[in-house]
Amino acid sequence: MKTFFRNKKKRKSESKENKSTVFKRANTAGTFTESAAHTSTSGLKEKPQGPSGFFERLKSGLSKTRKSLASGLEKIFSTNTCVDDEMLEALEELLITADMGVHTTIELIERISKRSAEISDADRLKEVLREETLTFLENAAEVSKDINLKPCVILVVGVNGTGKTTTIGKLAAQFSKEGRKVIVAAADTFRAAAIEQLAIWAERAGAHIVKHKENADPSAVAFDAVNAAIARDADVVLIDTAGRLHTRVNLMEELKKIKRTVSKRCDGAPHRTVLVLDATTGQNALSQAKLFHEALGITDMVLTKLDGTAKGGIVVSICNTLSIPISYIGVGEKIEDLQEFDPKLFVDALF
Ligand SMILES: Nc1nc2c(ncn2[C@@H]2O[C@H](COP(=O)(O)OP(=O)(O)O)[C@@H](O)[C@H]2O)c(=O)[nH]1
Ligand SMILES: [Mg+2]
Repeated sequence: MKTFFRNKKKRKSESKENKSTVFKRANTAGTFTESAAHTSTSGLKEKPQGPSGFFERLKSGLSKTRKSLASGLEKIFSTNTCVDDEMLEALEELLITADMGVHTTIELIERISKRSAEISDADRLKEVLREETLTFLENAAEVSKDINLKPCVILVVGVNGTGKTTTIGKLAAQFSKEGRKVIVAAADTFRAAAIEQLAIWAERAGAHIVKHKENADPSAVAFDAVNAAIARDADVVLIDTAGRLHTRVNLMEELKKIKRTVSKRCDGAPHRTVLVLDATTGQNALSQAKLFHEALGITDMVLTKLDGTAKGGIVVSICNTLSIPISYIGVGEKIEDLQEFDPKLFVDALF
């Protein structure tokens, strides 16, 4: 975990470099060209064009929230002419409706209140909101993606249906396109269909799969995958896991056992423990994150389904409440629908 969580200052200074290293190679190779324009070094004006673009999908996914925020802000200013208690109360309600959560909303309101002198209309309020929201997101976006360890073992966890297997497929495809040798481990042995689903993704992604029979010991599958990675000189191991009820102790115990088992075969493994969260589940995603982090020590998170009915505020809420970085966001079911989390772009889609 230490490898991925260096001190904040160091991470900040390195973040730009990171963006140009491993994860960016796919972009420069032309495969994910859109995301190259999305990295935080690009200005807000450099939005990619085209309705099928990643930004457009994110934007259309968040369009409901964006529209309700915009009309809400207009409405607030049509009835209030300055930032006063009444206006802040109305704003508070608006932010909570956008899934920002109570804690984050209160913090945002405090910051706005401090800057009240510079706010005279809805546009200016929107700008201040954008700026303050961005600081929350940027604090959480500094994830070190140093996967130069070989093999880099990535354990993927989360409740059922959040998008773990899909995300693994998408990640495997990105790594493969960068020229990395990828092994996926079918450690969700709960259902035969789960193993089959991962096998299909592995084939699409050009990755190898290590699988056992249904109901096999997930730790044994993970161990074999790491073993295979060492033997075949693979670069990355992505371990898919089951996600039945996170409130049941045995799932966490099972995941802890996987961690212990892989660490016996490979020093420091798993090098990353990635939590996949479904953004459409709102504040529930936040409580899932807390539980998983407590049990397993999450290094970074992927938020999926931001192309759907998700209200974007949950992302702000998660960034502000937990000091766990968001590494990627999912904006669709296709192999290319996974992109690095870019705070500037996200704020752009939200407000
Ligand atoms: N719209 C959308 N659907 C997604 C996304 N990620 C995953 N899904 C869908 O969510 C469902 C559950 O995904 P799956 O990977 O099987 O979840 P798992 O149980 O966590 O492994 C599938 O129908 C996926 O196609 C996303 O970013 N956007
Ligand atoms: Mg799955």
